[in-house]
Amino acid sequence: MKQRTIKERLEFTGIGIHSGEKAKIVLHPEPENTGIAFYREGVRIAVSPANVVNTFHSTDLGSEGVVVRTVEHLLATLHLLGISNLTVEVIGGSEIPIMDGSGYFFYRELKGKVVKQSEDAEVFRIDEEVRVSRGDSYIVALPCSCFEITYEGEFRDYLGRQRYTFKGNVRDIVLARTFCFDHEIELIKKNGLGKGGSLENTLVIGRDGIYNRGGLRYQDEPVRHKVFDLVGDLYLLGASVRGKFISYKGGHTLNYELVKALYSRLVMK
Ligand code: P76
Ligand code: ZN
Repeated sequence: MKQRTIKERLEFTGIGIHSGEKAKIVLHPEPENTGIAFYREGVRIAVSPANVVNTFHSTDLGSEGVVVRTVEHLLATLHLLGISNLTVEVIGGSEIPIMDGSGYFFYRELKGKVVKQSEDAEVFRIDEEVRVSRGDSYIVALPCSCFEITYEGEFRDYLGRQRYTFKGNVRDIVLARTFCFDHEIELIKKNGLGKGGSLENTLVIGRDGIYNRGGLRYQDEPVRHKVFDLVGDLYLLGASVRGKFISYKGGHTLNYELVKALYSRLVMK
């Protein structure tokens, strides 16, 4: 597979789900071997496990005291499109716009603008089983020439236990929105998070159903979104990933534990 960038610059504007701030992002094409990076207030923040500064309810990157929040949905979309070289300039706020809570807007605008470059793309291959866990949750990574992710979650009440396997079809996950449970909102807000959260960008789940008019986009939308989050967090490795992943109740913190474990093996080799 060849490296890829975009044909021309592309802009998105919107509010951040956690900060509630409005920001504009400008995606700039880059030459071969540049990699993916964010650029804010004069600081370049490379997409790398070394630059992760927070994994509580989002994945945030930072360098030299400058932070870009909630990078996971944009990274997931770039990963799915195989875009290897691109700079995301962040203007006005510090957070990537949440848009409709999924990767839909990013994917829709980007997909016709992807261009192949001359050099081969790097691929991150799992060469041996790696497992991380935290309480009763775990993620296992297994060698495979495929890119496959299974997520299983236990959601109380209305949704119950859900399991979903992603086998590479972008359309199966790119529309899945971020979500939260109604009983969590108070605590999330107490933590100063979710200030931009609304029914416009989040699937809000209650005991007896969904608050959003229009209901679910997929009957198992929450687990599909969890897969989408892991696709984004895996792109912190700096290359398209090949392997089979099984996540049981994982989230950004455990995803990041896995990424660090995989990355350290790469450095050792
Ligand atoms: N999201 C994670 C994620 O997708 N990471 O990539 C997550 O933990 N969130 C995002 C949504 C936040 C909570 C934390 C949120 C969203 C909406 C509201 C509150 C918090 C609200 C509301 C509201 C309800 C009723 C009427 C009006 C507004 C997870 C999924 O991995
Ligand atoms: Zn998410």
